[in-house]
Amino acid sequence: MKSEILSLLKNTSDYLSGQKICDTLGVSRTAVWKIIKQLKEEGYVIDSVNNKGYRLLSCPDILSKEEIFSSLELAGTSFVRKIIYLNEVDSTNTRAKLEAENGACDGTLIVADEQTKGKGRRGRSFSSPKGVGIFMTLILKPEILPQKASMLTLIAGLAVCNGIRQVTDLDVKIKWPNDIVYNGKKICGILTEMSAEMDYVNHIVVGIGINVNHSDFPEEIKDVATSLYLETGRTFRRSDLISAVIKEWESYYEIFLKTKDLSLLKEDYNSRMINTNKKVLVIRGDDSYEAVARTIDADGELLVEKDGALVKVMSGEVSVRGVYGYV
Ligand code: BT5
Repeated sequence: MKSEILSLLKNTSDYLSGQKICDTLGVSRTAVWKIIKQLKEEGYVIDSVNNKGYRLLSCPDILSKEEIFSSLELAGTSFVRKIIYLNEVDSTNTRAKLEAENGACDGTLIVADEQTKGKGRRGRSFSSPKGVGIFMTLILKPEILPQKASMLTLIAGLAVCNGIRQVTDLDVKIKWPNDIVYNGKKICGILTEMSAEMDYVNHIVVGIGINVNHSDFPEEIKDVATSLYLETGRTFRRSDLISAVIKEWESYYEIFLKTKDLSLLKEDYNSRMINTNKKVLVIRGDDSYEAVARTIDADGELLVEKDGALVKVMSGEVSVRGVYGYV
């Protein structure tokens, strides 16, 4: 009920009468009054005028199930079928895998205000302080072969890149395969994990961490990390970014499911990729070699030019000259 009232208020620029809310949602005046009171206590600024009704003047940057649902609705996406919101969690990916094992449906979104054990790839950690970032994971159950799962990281990259550009106007880029960068620093990381049989996917979880309103970072990542606030001097409402990213995700994912590869998306991806035509260092275990990155192919592999020949890089570590201090 709260998210429906919030949606109605967000959708109306003028005053909305209490009676109209009651008629639209089939609830009593007292119920509406109680929810408006709760919303005000949470920090929403709502003007109440006798005989006119309620008008939403401003929304705080809080995350709640209702706030996220109403923002998704306003953005015009119905991709998310269920939201699990947590003030604190070890990792939204870990929680998502648990929920998926216990039967959570395709399209479930887990969002947390803080992660105490945010995960990166290969056992690395992702700094996830309270109240300033986006830490969210989508549970998906697509009918694809397990070897295609890593493509979802690239689709999430496209969605985040576009979502951030729309909300902030920053010309962010994708660093293949799983980062979004600006000014040589990382603004977002993506972690895709899967539970699968040999030829069957049980579920895939796609975790996205975005640095939104951080004013600083721990010493060890100060040189490689940045936030939307640090780059623009403005703060952003996280629910606006979440809904912009999910809306973009919905359309890219639909295109992906048509071909179950990136053939229809690779051009889009290539135009947003920071690696293109840059000198890169490809790291494979203890080995590494220098090459020039070109484009991704329909399987999401990075094609690099090495000694005049094109070599496919399937996954892993690729440092790009000029990014994260690599010179
Ligand atoms: C990643 O790994 O960048 C994947 C990060 C995924 C985070 C999301 S948050 C929601 C969901 N739940 C999770 O538990 N995880 C996902 P990787 O490419 O391995 O990069 C990790 C490296 O990035 C670290 O070793 C640091 O150098 C750096 N780093 C850590 N925290 C960062 C931050 N907040 N911003 C920028 N860089 C960071």
